[in-house]
Amino acid sequence: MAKPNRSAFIVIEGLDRSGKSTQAQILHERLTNAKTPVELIKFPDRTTAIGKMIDSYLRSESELDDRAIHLLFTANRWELASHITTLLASGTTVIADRYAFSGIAFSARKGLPYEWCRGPDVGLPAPDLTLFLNIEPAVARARGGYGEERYEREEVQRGVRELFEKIGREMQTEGSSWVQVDAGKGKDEVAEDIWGAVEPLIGSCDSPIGRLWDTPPHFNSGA
Ligand code: DGP
Repeated sequence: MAKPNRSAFIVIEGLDRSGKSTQAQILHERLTNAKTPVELIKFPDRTTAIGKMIDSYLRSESELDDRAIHLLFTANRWELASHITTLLASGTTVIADRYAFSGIAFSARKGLPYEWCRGPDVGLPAPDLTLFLNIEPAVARARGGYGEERYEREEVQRGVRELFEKIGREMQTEGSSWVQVDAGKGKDEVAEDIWGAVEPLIGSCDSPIGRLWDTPPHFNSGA
């Protein structure tokens, strides 16, 4: 069997209040307890200069053009891209709490063209596994309610969910590993479902790190 030459990149996606951050933490602890080097990265990373602009926008303390904020979210992922590949190459498993799929779902929900939304994220490190924590927006809202942030409204989350489902179908068609998890279940059950999908990946990634949606360009050869 080929020797694993890198570790796994795992993305957790979902609606607001789907339990995503809790599950990312649980997974992080579980891997740490299993003596697997692991780093949890949260997007948006609100600590960087770009992240601070995003944070201000999400709190409605500033207004930005829809395309401008979209590109900031993407830039926030790109500023960590080489860190992610370095970690993976050095044998540290990476868990990302949100990634490019949130970028498309939340921006396309505003009416920006789907393909335009995807463009700036093409070429980011590709996850080996994306776990989509699926939940009814009404159930998510009932979980202690939404906070004060910009997108935390049920009708927004409904549209975002449809877009996540579209992205998931496309990812599966492309052969990417996109796993839908029923996030309406109890916390421990969800954690078990996640572990069931993650465990086989640990220590078994022997292909080079992929690039998201990076297909060779189609040149018109004129033939
Ligand atoms: P969180 O910190 O996970 O609660 O995310 C903050 C909010 O930002 C949440 O409502 C989802 C949204 N969001 C996350 N990533 C992106 C992105 O790339 N683009 C847009 N437009 N929104 C995003």
